[in-house]
Amino acid sequence: MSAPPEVGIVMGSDSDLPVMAEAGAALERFGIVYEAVIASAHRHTEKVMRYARGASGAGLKVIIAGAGGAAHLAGVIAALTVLPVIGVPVATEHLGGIDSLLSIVQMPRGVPVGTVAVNGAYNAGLLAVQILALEERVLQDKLLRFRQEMAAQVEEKDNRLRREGFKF
Ligand code: RP5
Repeated sequence: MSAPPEVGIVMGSDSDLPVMAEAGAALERFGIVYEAVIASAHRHTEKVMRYARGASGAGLKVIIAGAGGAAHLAGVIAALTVLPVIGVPVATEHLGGIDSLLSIVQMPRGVPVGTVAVNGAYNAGLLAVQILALEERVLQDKLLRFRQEMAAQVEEKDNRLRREGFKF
């Protein structure tokens, strides 16, 4: 039997999938079990309420919620659970995602949503891993190695630039 999910990735529509898949990629990189759910705050409010209210009891520890436009999904979930909620503003065709960003980030005092960049789902996944790592030394070590790998890549790029100079 597989382990129960620790992170819920919720999105407003299947059109959010290409962006939100990045959150799943980050979680998979660190071996975190997650579930992905489509549950729109406006088109299926009852489903969102059911999911958010049951999330803690179901064993979830963090919820990542991504939506675009009048993006109320993360805020509604945050209102219904005390689990940490990370909001991902999904880029939109007409306003480029500034609408999603402002809808998610401007939560009222008392009900926080930790908001990442527009289409920043990979970072949302990483942040969820960092939250889970508070209680898990092995995960902390994996995160430290990940940071070291990134630093090594910067060094590699810098060395190549010094070796080869600018190429246009
Ligand atoms: C939001 O409206 C969804 O999160 C999505 O980003 C956007 C468009 O949804 P679709 O019309 O593609 O279903 O609720």
